[in-house]
Amino acid sequence: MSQELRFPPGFLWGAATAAYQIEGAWHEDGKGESIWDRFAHTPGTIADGTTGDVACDHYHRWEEDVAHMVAMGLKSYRFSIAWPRILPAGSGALNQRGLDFYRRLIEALNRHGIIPNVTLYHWDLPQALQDRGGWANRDTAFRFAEYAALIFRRLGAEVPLWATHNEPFVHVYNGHAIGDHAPGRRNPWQLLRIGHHLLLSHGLAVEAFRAEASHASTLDGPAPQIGIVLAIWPHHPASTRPRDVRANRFADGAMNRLFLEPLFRGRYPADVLRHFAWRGIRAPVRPGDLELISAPIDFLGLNTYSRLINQYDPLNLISGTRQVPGPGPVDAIGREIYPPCILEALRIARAYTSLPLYITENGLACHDVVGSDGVVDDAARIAYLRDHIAVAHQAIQKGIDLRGYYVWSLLDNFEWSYGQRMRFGLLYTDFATSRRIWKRSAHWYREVIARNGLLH
Ligand code: IFM
Repeated sequence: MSQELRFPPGFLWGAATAAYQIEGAWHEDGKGESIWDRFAHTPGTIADGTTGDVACDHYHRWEEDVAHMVAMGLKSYRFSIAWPRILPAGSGALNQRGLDFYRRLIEALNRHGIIPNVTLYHWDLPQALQDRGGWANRDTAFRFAEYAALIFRRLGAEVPLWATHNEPFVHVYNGHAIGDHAPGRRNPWQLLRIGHHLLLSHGLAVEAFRAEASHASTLDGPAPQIGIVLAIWPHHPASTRPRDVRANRFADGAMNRLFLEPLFRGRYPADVLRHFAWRGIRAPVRPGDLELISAPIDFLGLNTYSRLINQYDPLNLISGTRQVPGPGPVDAIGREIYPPCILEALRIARAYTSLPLYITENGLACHDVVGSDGVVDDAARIAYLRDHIAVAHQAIQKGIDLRGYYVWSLLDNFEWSYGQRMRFGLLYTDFATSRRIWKRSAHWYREVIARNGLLH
């Protein structure tokens, strides 16, 4: 028998996107080049040879996209600002047309009662800063703080939820160690250096946010809040063998604790630092850095899709670990479908903080197709969302302060090194024409939002 699972009043039902993945208009209206423009333009980097040059053409179609959000009843929309659209050279002269684009979008969302949840950095560093060393250069953290301060000054009061970074773990590892993301570096020896500078930039941006808030005139609504969005995935050992258990502890440490611990306890996890130090990898921490990094924030966003199962691997000289498939079915990217990841990820976060939590991303990659009747029947996505939302409900019942849930993604977009091959959207994007088509999951999600819950 099905059960009605109702969420608390005011629960934020949302959908998420990121600038490079949807905007297109890569060199329009004064926008500077980003590391993702440079990377995707490099032959051989993207599986299907596509780029984000046009992506979903959201830069030109944002009004239509807001209309879709309104029709779906979204309570909140999470998106990111492209730093090089605002500061084409990374610092210095402001590009007013770039700022105006986001101002118009934010105004439209507010007009329709859709809460903007805005991330300052979703991996698209201005190429000009990469040319000066990118995140390996400590100075980039200070340039980020300047960019953040400018945004807070111009748009701060219009946005209730600000996040400094999206998934620094992924940016560190994929962008700088594995090299399948921009800027395409394969230098694991810089892992902690990159991670530390990202975290430092977070701390500096939070400081800028507080300074700006203290000057801001009294607002009508509640004061804007600031947080960060982390990729928090639960880790499980492949067996009870001590080597697998140790490998698993390290994998959890490198992905989750390496970010949670400095943010909430003002120190790096000693076991992870020791592991890296044996391999000559060190974080360039200076006095005062960890105090900045651990300055109080207002909420934590968690992106979680699945779990990871870890096995000892002596051939992996850096991590000593490899991931093995789980027993469950997988999505198009190969992620195991494992709904308890929601509760497990929330518990990992709650061990560090009692702040309000948001699931800022969760969703399923499929090879969706438009049927001959024009319908996109993504039953697998509906099942995935239903099961994960049901676990989110359980988490709230267990006393976890979960305030919102965002589907990744509002619409099919440019899925990084996979290009346009992996579809995560509630809306189907026809990349040839940029036409959007509501998938069945979009209709289904509209009903979930309307009843503030689901029948399960
Ligand atoms: O598309 C990405 C997003 O940019 C960051 N989190 C995971 C999503 C799906 O892989």
